Amino acid sequence: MAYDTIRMTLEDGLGTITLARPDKMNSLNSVMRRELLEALGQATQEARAIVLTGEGRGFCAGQDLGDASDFESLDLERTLREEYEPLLQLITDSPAPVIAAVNGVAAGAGCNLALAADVVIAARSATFTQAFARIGLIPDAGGTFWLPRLVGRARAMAMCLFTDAIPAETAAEWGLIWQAVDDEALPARAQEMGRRLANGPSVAFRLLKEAMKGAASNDFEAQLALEAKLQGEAGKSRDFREGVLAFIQKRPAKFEGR
Ligand code: T3D
Repeated sequence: MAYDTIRMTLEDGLGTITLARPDKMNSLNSVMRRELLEALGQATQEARAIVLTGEGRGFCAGQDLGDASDFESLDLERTLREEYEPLLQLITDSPAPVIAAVNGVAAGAGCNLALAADVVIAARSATFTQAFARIGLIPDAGGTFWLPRLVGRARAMAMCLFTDAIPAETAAEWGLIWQAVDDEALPARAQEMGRRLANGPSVAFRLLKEAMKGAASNDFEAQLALEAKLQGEAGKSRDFREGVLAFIQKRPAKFEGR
């Protein structure tokens, strides 16, 4: 499928989606949101792991502010509900793990798009900015959900109130992201991690995501019950059998993802 604002490849179970409006720092206009929704929809069905990254010196600068200046017709609630929410839900509900490989500036909704991924790695020169207050908005696209959970209220509030650009290494120290890597190493590292997940026990990965999602609202008792139910399902997968047999036979496991 040919797209105007993104690129997608699907190879050996790994889907790679690249935001590709580098002259506008990959900011999200309505075409990009539509194309991203279509590509992510396909990747979540067909891939066993997904890498989301950006072209050029930015990952994503959030909402295309050129599109947001027709104040009379602007309906932010509608845009968020109809165009952003489905995208974010696709990422969080994707059975395949999603890696955000943040190659540069991640600002506003672009920052929160990255935070919706299961694993975030970033180039050392990348930054994470809750830019919203600069233009008189509150964080959206899941920011108020992820930030306090990832870095605690103190850091979350200061990020949102002061809108400072947080360098990738600080973001990793805070637990906002998984790792900061050398700029030139990022693309290869993201592909290597993606391939590793694409060759992993995909049923278990899907169930792991479900368990982590449950943990956001469950009490301990409910979470234990959820773990038991999901582990019951994992224990019926071919990948579990293969994992155990491979261990006993002292060989690497060859997971089929079922
Ligand atoms: O509307 C709704 O539906 C509500 C949803 C809102 C969600 C949000 O995301 S609100 C937050 C929106 N994003 C921002 O406020 C960030 C705006 N951008 C910046 O602050 C800076 O551009 C950056 C910090 C991202 C990068 O700075 P710098 O100095 O490295 O680059 P630059 O020169 O500012 O940007 C390069 C080009 O990208 C430039 O275009 P030009 O002048 O060369 O033609 C710039 O205008 C363009 N660009 C960057 N960000 C955006 C953008 N164009 C449109 N929208 C952007 N968000």
